[in-house]
Amino acid sequence: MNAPSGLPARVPVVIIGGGPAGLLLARLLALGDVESVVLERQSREHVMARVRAGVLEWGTVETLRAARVGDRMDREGVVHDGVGLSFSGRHVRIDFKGLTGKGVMVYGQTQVTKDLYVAVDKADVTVVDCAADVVPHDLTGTTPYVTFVREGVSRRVDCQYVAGCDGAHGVSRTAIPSSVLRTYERVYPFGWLGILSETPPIDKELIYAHSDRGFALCSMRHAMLSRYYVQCDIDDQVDDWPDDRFWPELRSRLPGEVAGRLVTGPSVEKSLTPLRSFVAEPLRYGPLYLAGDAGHVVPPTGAKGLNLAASDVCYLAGALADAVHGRSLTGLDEYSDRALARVWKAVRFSWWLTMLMHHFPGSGEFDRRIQEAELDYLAGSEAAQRSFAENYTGLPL
Ligand code: RFL
Ligand code: PHB
Repeated sequence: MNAPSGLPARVPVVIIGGGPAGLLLARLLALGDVESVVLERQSREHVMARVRAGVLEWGTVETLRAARVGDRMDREGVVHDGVGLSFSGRHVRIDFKGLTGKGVMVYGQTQVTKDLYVAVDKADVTVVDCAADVVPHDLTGTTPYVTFVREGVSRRVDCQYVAGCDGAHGVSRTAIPSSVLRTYERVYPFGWLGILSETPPIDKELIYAHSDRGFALCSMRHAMLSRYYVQCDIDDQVDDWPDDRFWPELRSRLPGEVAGRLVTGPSVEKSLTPLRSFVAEPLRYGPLYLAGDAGHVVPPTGAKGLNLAASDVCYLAGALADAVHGRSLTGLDEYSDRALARVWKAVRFSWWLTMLMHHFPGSGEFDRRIQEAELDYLAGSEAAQRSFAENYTGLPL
């Protein structure tokens, strides 16, 4: 539903944010017989139109299957057993399957979100869209509740627990007093300009490209939909990047034999992403639990954001079900430490790959040679490739 006509007065869990973290949590809770209400600030059309992640770790694939939202992913997603790295005119393949026994699934976040909406609707979860001024209350007392405004009318839902799944710019994290919350941040001095085009992908696997002109990424959604990114200046606007600037720039950042295969066409979507790493600790304040981008943000270089949202939710759903059904509070007590241990490793990997692949303004010859030496080491060392493959395909849940 998307209107609050049948809004329950009380549920065990109120979920703030109807992105992938919030919807997956609602779905897993429903499967565990725990009722929830999802409060989403945007319209459903807006949420479903956002183009974001494209790569699912194997643990995320299994979590989506366990949530019984994996059928279309298994039909339409494409398993990739490796990835390409290009630098200094060379192209090197990292063989995920050979090195770790698993691959990744290329299936867009937009599709994951659609599948989750279908599932939560079927499970009769109340999802309120266009919910303005969402505020959690009484987080230090015994009667937590959440208020919001829809179509000018103020509403209230009482609960035992609040899940803050409202992304990097949500309200949940700001409800934690600064005396409790520690934050860690690294802002990178560039952005990514991304486009979608209805053209065949340049390769059957993703290519991460290091070049003197900056980073580029060749990704895809399916056989006739390509996703490409180029590193751009931090102050650039989408209008600075008409297609006739984008395509030659992308081509110039790829080795000649790879660039020769590039098929260009009009872009059908174009967006800019600033890059940063951010972690908030702890992920719990009283009955409030943060999951996904609400608690941590990674640069897209390592393809980890959506996957971390899924692993947080996997831990949190089980812990909330145990608590609500009176089985145990241990999962909730351990949630923040358990999730953060995994988060920090993905933050490290995303930071490392960002530092390795991008051109940093003001950096000199020495920095470039260090990057090239590390890439050459990666190209020649099975140990280095195994470490890359292990992190990219996903550390254990
Ligand atoms: P989301 O997706 O931001 O959803 C949060 C939801 O909360 C709503 N909201 C509120 N609702 C109520 N009240 C409020 N006050 C609210 N404030 C916000 C928002 O409208 C929204 O619907 O966070 P979530 O669910 O934690 O999911 C996180 C992922 O979306 C994110 O980490 C990924 O998209 C990151 N990411 C990638 N992750 C990967 O795993 N693999 C990738 O290949 C990958 N590529 C990417 C990416 C992110 C990108 N951008 C645009 C940042 C590529 C890009 C370009
Ligand atoms: C994407 O396809 O959008 C994508 C893939 C890999 C990344 C980031 C984004 O590291």
